[in-house]
Amino acid sequence: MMTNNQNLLKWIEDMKALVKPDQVVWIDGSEEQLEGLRKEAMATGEMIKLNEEKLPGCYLHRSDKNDVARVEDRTFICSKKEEDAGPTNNWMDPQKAYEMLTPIFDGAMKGRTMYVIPYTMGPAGSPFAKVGIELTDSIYVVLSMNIMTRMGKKALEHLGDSNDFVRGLHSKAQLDETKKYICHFPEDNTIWSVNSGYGGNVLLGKKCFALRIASYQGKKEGWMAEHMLILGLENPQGEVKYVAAAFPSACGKTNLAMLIPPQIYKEKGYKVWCVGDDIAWIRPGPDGRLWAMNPENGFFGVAPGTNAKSNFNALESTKKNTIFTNVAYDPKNNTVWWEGLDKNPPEGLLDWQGEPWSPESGKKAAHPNSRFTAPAINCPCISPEFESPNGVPLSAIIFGGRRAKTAPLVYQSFDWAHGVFVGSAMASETTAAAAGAVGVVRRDPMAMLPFCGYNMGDYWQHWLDMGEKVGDKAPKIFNVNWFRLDDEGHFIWPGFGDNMRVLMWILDRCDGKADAVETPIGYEPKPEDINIEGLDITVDTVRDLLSVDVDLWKQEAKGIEEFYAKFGDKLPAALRAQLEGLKARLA
Ligand code: GTP
Ligand code: SPV
Ligand code: MN
Repeated sequence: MMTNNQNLLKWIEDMKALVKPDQVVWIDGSEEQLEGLRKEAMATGEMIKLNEEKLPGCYLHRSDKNDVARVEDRTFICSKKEEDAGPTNNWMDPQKAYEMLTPIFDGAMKGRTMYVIPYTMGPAGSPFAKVGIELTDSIYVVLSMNIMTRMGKKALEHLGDSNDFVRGLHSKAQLDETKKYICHFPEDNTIWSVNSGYGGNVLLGKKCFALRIASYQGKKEGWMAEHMLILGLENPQGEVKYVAAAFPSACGKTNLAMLIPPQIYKEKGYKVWCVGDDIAWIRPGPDGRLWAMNPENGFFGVAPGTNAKSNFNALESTKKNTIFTNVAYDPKNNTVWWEGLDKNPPEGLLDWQGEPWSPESGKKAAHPNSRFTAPAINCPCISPEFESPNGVPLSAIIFGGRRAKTAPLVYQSFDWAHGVFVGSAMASETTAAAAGAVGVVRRDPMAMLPFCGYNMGDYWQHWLDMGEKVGDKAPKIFNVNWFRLDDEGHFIWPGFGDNMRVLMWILDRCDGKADAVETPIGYEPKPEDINIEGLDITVDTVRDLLSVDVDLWKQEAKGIEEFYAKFGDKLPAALRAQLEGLKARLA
């Protein structure tokens, strides 16, 4: 026992009585304890230790073949009133949910160890850090939480005697898909997750706490929890401006967060610093601006497509002390591989399920949602502000999605309220990050569709209120789309590091240094104001990427209207007015 906190001890006793573990182990975060757990996971086959020379401290983990992504249809917001979960969440009455889950958890840890993981989201000691306790029967979870959060004694010290901690209960149970549930009780500060062993479902500090529970807390307490990367862009004079960007899952946050500037900028002395790649907690600072803090301590990044050219910094981050999940395994070298790492899959590769694989099989060697769990401090461009207890001040907020058509490369909202409208109307093609069909366009407001812990209509109102609060100190709001396709289905925009060229226009706009053209959907750059020096595309291609097809946008407005209809009275009047404004400008 590492604490005298009676609230905590009482809750743990209650949970222990429910899941009935053989023993309880408190995680103190010491290297000695972690090393013991790694050895145990190796002995049971839960993890494979990789080549110590090539990938020191790295492990491979395979999750169950039917348990490889978030499961949105089994994820619930259990608020007392259904209306408080809203039309975009699955809802269950909290009482009923506890009753349904109790028999599933009953005795689920018999014959197993229950690990007690105290952790903070945000650096311990920061006034904005919050404490979570996760109870789990998975060593993979313990070792992953060690990378993704600040875990151990320090978290308990931060908590002291307070009752203000998120109560997370996780059991793999039998990995029974028919009894898999990820339930959130925002009014109880509680998360119950059962019958899964996959990242987003079980690393409860991440989406469950830092977005679903935290978004609800933020609404009550006057701050925001967002599915956003945070990056700093340093100019040759050494000034750093910060932007946060919300893109849906597997739509480019990790890549943008740590991009390497194109040669033309690098040689002038521009640098990009990564503060975070997935989650931002945002609040007004003493200067009246919005400040963003990354509550995480590592990256749970998509492996496929990551290579030295597309994302050098992410690849570097995975070279030590990293856990790989569901990537392919090269038994000869005891290393890992995934599609897009290089063009030459090693011979004798085993696929993500551990079966022999060859390129002729027509199957993927790594699962499309295979991931790495890497410590943020490994990242060569990790920001000096990464541990800053107050975060960084935001100059711009960027929304974006994966759209083959319709959305242009970049545009700026007319003002904050219009920016909230743009975010609320975001749509994107679905990806392998969640179970279900891939490539289907769906509305994903602020990239928060699967992660907002309360009624999305109230959430939009909260966005509008936050803008009112900071007034003219609010960050400017933009929208980007790196994913427009040509008629042959190829990406038109080079993307990745070259996205910096778009960031430069965005920051110039924030500084009042760049012109814009007014279109029905917002302000756009003049095509010649996107720097294409060193690229093999022409200004005409940029013009094409920026084109606004009025007919497609009329359809888009119709789609937004249909989506908005779901919210009834909860739709803020200001957003209804924004939609009418868009329709009028398109007419
Ligand atoms: P989550 O971790 O699920 O939240 O995803 P993410 O938003 O961090 O996405 P990530 O950066 O991992 O990118 C997902 C996929 O999109 C990868 O396969 C990338 O290679 C690809 N991608 C990222 N940026 C670009 C880009 O600018 N252009 C193109 N064409 N693909 C990109
Ligand atoms: C996402 O899907 O947005 C992720 C991965 O970042 S998970 O943690 O599974 O949610
Ligand atoms: Mn994410």
